[in-house]
Amino acid sequence: MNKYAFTLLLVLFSSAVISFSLPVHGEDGYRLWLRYDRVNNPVRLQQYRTLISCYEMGTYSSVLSAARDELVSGLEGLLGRTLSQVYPEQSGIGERCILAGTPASSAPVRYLHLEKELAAAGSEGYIIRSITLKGRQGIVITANTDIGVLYGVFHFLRLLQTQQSIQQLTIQDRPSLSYRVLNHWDNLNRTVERGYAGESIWNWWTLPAYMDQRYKDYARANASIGINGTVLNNVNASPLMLTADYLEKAAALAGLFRSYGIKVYLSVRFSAPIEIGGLKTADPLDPEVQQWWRQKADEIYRIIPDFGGFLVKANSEGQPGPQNYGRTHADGANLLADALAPHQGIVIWRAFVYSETPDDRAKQAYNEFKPLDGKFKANVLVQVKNGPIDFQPREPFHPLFGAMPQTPLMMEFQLTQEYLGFSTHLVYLAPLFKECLDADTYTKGKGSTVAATITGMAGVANIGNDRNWCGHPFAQANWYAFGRLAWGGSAAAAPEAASRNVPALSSAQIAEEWIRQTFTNDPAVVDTIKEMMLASREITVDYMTPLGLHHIMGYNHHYGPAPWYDKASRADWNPVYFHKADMAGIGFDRTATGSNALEQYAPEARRQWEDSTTCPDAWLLWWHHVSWSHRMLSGRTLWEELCHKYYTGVDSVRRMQSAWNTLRWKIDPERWEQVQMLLTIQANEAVWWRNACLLYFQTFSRMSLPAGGELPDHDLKYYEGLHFYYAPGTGVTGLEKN
Ligand code: BDP
Repeated sequence: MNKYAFTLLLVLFSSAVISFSLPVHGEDGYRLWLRYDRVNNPVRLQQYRTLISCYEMGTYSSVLSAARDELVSGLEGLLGRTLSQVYPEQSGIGERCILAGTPASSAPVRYLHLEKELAAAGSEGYIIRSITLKGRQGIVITANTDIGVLYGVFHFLRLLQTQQSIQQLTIQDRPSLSYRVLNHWDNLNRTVERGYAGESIWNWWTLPAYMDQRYKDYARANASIGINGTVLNNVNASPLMLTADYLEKAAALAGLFRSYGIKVYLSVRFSAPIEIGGLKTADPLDPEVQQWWRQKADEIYRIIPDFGGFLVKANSEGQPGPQNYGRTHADGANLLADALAPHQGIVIWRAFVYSETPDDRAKQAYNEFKPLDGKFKANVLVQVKNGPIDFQPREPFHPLFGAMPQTPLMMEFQLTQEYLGFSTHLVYLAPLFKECLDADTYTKGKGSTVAATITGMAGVANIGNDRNWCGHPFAQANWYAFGRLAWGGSAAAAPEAASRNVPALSSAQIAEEWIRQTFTNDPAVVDTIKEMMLASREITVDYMTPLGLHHIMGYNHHYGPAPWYDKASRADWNPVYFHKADMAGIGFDRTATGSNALEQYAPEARRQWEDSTTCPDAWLLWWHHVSWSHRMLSGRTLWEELCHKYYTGVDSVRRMQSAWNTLRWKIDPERWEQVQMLLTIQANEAVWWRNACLLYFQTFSRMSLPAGGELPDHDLKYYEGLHFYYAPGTGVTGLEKN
């Protein structure tokens, strides 16, 4: 072989080696916010390496093992070197060691005598401190419980991932809410109701024998943000979930999640005693029915000793419930509560109910549930959606918050973007969540925020089996924000919150944490992305449902605009029901001259909305039917303002595109390109929303579109004629009419 041929072979061989050694998956989003790549800031890296050289832990439970694994893999990744394990001495620590454990599991932690600080940490909080013990420096991560230690470990790793100083640490934190729970709307056939990120993460078919790596990474991700519960199946529940086969599958997941402090809950179908129990009735007052549920609960707890409890959607959208037997929601909830009580389980009973009555749909949950306050057993929580209609881009807070002082309430937010562009639109939801949590209900005087009225928070999950979990790389931020807000989104929440020594998290802080961990710590990039994220929710409101408009999405699949739609079998499933546009004007009169939904709020809360001349523009059409030439607070007429909002919405998405384009070489190519493509879809759909809505509303206003503005590229007929086969999330066959 001559020299050239040899060189050529060598080149070919080495490039083959290089290409084979490239990771199969680059930055594909799988690692979420737990990437643990080596710290790229030399000053910080130096500090971390100086302060951390070993770790030590006492005895291990499965939770502490999870904490150790996370600590070691996290630190080794971030520091770019291996750590030695030091075995704790009775009253000392290794030099520059991370000492992690509870007083019960670690002798040196006991020796530190942090009793006073730990008293304030409760059962899930933790302490992280720089310490000097017998002349040796170290950092202690401790808690009263093993799960507190795991949460502390994740907090500590977050400090490094976001490149904060770890000198002189004196951190003490605990969650402000007790229940921080994801709700999966996942069906047993792996479709996901309102899921836009592939199939269900739960492969029911191969469970329990096959435990996908994803289940563990899911648990890690949840624990890293403090989520402590998961409802595995859809609220429109299959009775099969409660059969022995499926319970065994749920038990396998519960076994894994236990090490991460996550309890498993199940959605149950109220008529299950009939469907799988062979009974003739599901009447809550029937002794046989009561016995059936007691036995079912016993059976569950035999295989899942720490089972969380049941989530129930009853007498809502066709689901069976106690009212089928002339009983109340309290009768239904108490039936299940009695079955679970001996095992310390809870019932989460949903307040999302409305029936086909001429009454305003926004009023119905309050009317049904308010009179039941005080009638629920102690282990029942009522779960209330953030707004009185249904996860719209903007709604006022639900009037039940603060209205049921004797009943613990759960907040239900939706992370999956059913009404917010699915997983194709970049919409950071923390500002939507915060707007609700921080709203003043005035139910106990000024400062009675929604956050202060709740005991827990549920998030309808946006997770599927897509490689990047949530479909859109930025949709991960909504999962992250949900956990962080449930943990510490409001200083005013729950009495325990008083002992947190960290201020309530803002949307901006959460975004920044997430960006630094998920993308980069480069300050210029962080700022650009943060600005996009913080603006994105308002931008979406502008191009979808500005000025208090709501529920004008396509029928059933809820994709895209269909304000004209009026063919649904029920009035309150039609967009025309919600906007009530006519020649005189537009909007839903919910004041005393209309449905008077306003009456369900405290007088001080009402005051901000009740007068159409002072009602903030953002809420106007939610509360009032006003003329097309109504003078807005902005000074424009209603029609001008509506046009202005839709046009601004489109322009703002284009600005997000330009901002993202500036990051071309600052973000890994894979995710940069994905987001770039998704933003193009979003921009096109914003145009579609603007054109379709304005052309339709114009048929009533008969006013012209803004002079000099972009003209619609199609006529109204075209938009009305669009049809979407197989829109995700509905489980439809594709043949249904939209
Ligand atoms: C609506 C969804 C529907 C859910 C329902 C619910 O369109 O798929 O079943 O909420 O929360 O937003 O029960």
